[in-house]
Amino acid sequence: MAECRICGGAVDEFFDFGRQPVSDSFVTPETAGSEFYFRLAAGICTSCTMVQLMEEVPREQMFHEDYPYRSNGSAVMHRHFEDYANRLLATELSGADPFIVEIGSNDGTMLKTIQKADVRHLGVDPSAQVADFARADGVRVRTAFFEDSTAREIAAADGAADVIFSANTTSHIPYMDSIFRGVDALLAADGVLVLEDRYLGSIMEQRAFDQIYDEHFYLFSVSSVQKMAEIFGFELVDVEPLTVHGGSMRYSIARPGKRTPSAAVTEFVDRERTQGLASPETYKQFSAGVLKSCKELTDLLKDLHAQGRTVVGYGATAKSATVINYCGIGPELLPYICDSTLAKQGRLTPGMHIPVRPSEAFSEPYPEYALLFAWNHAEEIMAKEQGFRDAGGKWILYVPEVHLA
Ligand code: DWN
Ligand code: SAH
Ligand code: ZN
Repeated sequence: MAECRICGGAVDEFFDFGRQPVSDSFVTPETAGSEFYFRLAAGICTSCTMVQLMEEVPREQMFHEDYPYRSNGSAVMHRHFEDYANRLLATELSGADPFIVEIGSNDGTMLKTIQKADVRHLGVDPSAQVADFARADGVRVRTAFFEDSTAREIAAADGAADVIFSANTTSHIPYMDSIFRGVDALLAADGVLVLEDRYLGSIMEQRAFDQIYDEHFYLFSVSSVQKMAEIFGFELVDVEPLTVHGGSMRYSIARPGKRTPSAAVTEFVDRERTQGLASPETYKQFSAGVLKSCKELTDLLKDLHAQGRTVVGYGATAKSATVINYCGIGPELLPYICDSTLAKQGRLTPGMHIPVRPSEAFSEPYPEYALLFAWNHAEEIMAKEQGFRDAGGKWILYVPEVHLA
């Protein structure tokens, strides 16, 4: 029985995907086979209910000079971060000489709006290539892993932060004890730590099993974040459900007693109890659903291949590594995947080595089917690719179950 990284409790494993490659290691034909592999399995803590991976991948294997993901790859995410930055400017950052730090600032998509407003800010991100894109937009970035020591250095140089913000990043960091010690050293007395991440409640509801991969060490729920905050000396004071990334949650965390917790916190804790987010039965059903979806998806792809149909992938997402490798989908079933990310184009996907081609390859004459790995951006993508559907093309989706759209 593994030990919970948050509270030390016993972690019950509920699904084992077996030996999997690091999800964002898009290799070249020359480096194919050099991917780092690990045992991808998820469990739930029987004490604090935190869902977490059973094995930690060394952080340098995931986040480094060559890390390809860019926040600005989606117009919806661009607007999402711009809107929230403007909200912070009108509230938490409206005092005299405010200061915000972003953990996981990536290409500066969120901090750009803060920088334009001439407000003191600092991004922290270890992935040098994406950090350079942020700097090119005038965003101040420190290329480093945020942890206790980094936070203390920032506090000494820049003073206390009124806001520490992090989107889709703290769930990537197993060492949350060091993160919270860092937050304690850096956050102003009445400051706020805002985390937003994919929401476990939505993942379970949609059976989005591909959200389980190396970078997602934790899958947060309101209950598990409330307990995590308490364990590390803070208090969850507000939660806000978000539609992005297939369903996310925004958590506001403050020092104990500094802010009155909103009714939404208890409302979601109660809702999660009713949903059974901590019950073993939920994870048994989830696991059965994963096996069903994977069988149905591979059967469909094999049938279409046998009929001589043309099928390609759309969106070489990190999460697609779990689907492609666990279902054993190779280039014979999926000759290539289109993707708008320059750093992924011309590369091969981790493990099964499916070629990634520019979005422009997805054009007349269209394939008959497109497997949408970026299902969390379905609305934006399907609108953009209306021509595919007008030409009679059919989307293949596997969340919440395998179906054509
Ligand atoms: O949590 C994470 C999220 C924020 O981003 C990180 N661990 C890594 C990454 O996960 P992901 O790769 O699954 O994220 P997305 O945003 O689902 O990736 C979308 C992919 O699809 C990107 O490679 C860009 C591509 N794309 C495209 O080709 N055309 C996206 C859109 C919107 C498009 O129109
Ligand atoms: N916040 C962006 C990017 C999320 S991808 C968004 O929501 O679109 C996760 C990011 O976290 C990557 O850019 C990665 O380099 C960064 N990251 C991972 N561990 C980190 C750490 N300990 N401190 C700061 N950034 C980290
Ligand atoms: Zn625990």
